[in-house]
Amino acid sequence: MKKLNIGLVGAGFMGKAHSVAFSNMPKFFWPAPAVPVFKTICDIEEDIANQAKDRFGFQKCCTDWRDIITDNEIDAVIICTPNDSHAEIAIAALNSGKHVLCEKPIASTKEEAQAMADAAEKARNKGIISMCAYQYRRIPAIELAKKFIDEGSVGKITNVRATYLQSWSADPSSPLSWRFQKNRAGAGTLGDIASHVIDISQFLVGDISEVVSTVKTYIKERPVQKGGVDLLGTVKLDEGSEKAPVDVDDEDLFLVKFKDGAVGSIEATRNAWGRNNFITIEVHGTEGSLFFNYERLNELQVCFAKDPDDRRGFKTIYTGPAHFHGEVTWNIPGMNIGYGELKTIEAYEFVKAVVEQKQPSTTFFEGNKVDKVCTAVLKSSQSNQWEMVK
Ligand code: SOE
Repeated sequence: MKKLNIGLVGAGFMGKAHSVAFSNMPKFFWPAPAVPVFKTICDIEEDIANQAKDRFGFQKCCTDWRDIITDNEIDAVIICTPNDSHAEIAIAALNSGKHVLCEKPIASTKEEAQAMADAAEKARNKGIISMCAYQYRRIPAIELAKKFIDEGSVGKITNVRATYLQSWSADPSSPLSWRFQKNRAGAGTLGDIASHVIDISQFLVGDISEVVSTVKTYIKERPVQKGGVDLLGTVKLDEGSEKAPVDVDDEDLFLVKFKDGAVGSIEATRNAWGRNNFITIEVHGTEGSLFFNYERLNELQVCFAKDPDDRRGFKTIYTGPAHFHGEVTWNIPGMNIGYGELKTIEAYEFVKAVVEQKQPSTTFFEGNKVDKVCTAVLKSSQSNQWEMVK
């Protein structure tokens, strides 16, 4: 059985997600393309690194990611750090011949995003795989939507409406982590979550060519979180805590034009009480419509123009064993998958790509394409006019 030696950098929420995914991967996908071996986990905080080693089952831990890059035994690096360190770690890993799976958004500046895409292209010629973790395009219902679109069942796409609404930072006393700091994150809601629905929209409908946007920051300061992993709003800091300014976007609203002629709208916020992981996408075509809502993860709604007038309306397809990787996740209809299985599918796609030497979706090139849309959104919010995605 082939083995793939893994080094993981960043032991917070995403470190946990990838550890669970890679250890579960062979349990679902058997025979696995290769069995992951958990070599080293890195976190800049020693105590967190130590605990993560035991908790996630790594052989070693370290506090400097360079120890992973210089370890000749490690084949692949998973990057789960704040956005401002993605480029340095990813480029060093690719240059040292390691495969890379990097969390989204690809980077914190457009220059870094481009440098990562260039490094990945160079490494690709030497058989090195890179992947940007836009896992929601791999939701079975989204894959099914793609199938309907590609086979022409909904005709020519005319309109797309997408949202990503969460609530975890709606309370002003939820802490100011790196996600609210421009120098660490690059952008706020835009890079963090709007990027996911940009990716899904481009996956389903093709490249976005122009945008016009409004971007707002309503909660202008938050209590500072000192150390520890990002708690994503689960802890509220009290009144007396030191506060610091939020210098990234809270709310993004933008209209988009696709290269192929469709138009659409995208909305994102992390401050919408009652909306928890409300990723929705509605696609209208000349022959029908499709609707997906993450809060109903195992469903796709479809409506076809050809149905008789008295039968036409959205109908629900429940995804299961007959759909994308459904035969290996839970092969009884209605068992359903969740976030953990989605990350497991992503881990499988990555390991398979490494073993088969075929670039997976989403490559750094595609990650950079999402970044270019985000750059145009921020530019338009300043210029108050349509901006091209360059
Ligand atoms: C926080 O908004 C977050 O963890 C994002 O960073 C992830 O990309 C998203 O999948 C879940 O929410």
